Amino acid sequence: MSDDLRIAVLGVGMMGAFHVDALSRRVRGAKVAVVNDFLADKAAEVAGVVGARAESDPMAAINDSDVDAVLLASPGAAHAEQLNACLDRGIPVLCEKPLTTDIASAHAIVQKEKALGKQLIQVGFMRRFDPEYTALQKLIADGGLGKPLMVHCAHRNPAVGDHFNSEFMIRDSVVHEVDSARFLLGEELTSVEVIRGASTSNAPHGVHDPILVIFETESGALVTVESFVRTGVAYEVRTEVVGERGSALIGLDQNLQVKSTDGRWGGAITPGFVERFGQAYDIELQRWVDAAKAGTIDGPSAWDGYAAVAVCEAGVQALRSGVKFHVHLAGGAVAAIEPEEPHAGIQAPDLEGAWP
Ligand code: ISE
Repeated sequence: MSDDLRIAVLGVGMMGAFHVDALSRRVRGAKVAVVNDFLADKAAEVAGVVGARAESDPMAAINDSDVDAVLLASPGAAHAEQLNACLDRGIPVLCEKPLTTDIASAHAIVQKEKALGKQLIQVGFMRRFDPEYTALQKLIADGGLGKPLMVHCAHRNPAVGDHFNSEFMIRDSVVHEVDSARFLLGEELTSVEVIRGASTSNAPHGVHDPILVIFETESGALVTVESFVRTGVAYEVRTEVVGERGSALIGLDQNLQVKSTDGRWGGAITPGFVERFGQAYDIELQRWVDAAKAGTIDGPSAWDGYAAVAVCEAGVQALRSGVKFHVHLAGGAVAAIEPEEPHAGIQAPDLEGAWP
């Protein structure tokens, strides 16, 4: 008898279909048992390829007695209800970001899991499994850079659809930098500012692209993020950490470098995140499957998902208002986000009496 973890995959758009393929062909000890999507034809097509059952009702997929664990790649707006159902059944779930779409529901999920006394939710921040990120995290944790002072992140996508406005850039792209910074530095982000400059003419009217996002951490370190989703070039994700005793850089994309007879030098560009983080996704899935079988998680937790939701919500408020927003995550209460106190601005010096 097989002891494969029988998984229901909910949502088989690009990411979900990618995971179904990985779980079926590359991950050991796992089997996709049920596939659900709001597009029934899509679910049937993906299920057919891997010999799974297509199910039109997401709740029926979660509650199927032949399902041991769930992978949520469904739209974020569906996550709260689906995570609740997984917790009610007490089964492990790997949830693609966002955990949920608002702070209160994310907090409620964290509390509900806590009350069960068992970690069942892992969040799909795949960068934590990328060899470059894990090496950088270890270097920092081992004190190799001394005290970290600044993190500089560039997150560039070659192209996105018109729905990808500046708020979406924060919730969908910058969210990875939020989690990466928390992972690398091992501390919470406490404030966020968003600076809008000139936009690319590739952006729809009114959309600010690129934007510069600046976070502060509990220890006072600064994290700068350039988010630019319409570069027209390649998928580029770079992170540099500057510490008291040195700096370290990852994401240079320096794979195969070729010098050719036509006098050119260089390598191939990375077209998208699946190519850049393919290995990380596979490691993430394997570790999740192994952990789920052992009744635990091995990666970012519900709390990590919740912290990211809260910081990104503060980021969206900062973008809308042009004001710095603070984030308070500590304690059992729902995270508070609040604008920086208005200040009086720059005061002209009082020159009276300065000259004889
Ligand atoms: C996408 O949803 C991802 O998760 C990618 O990692 C990110 O680079 C991209 O900007 C997002 O839209």
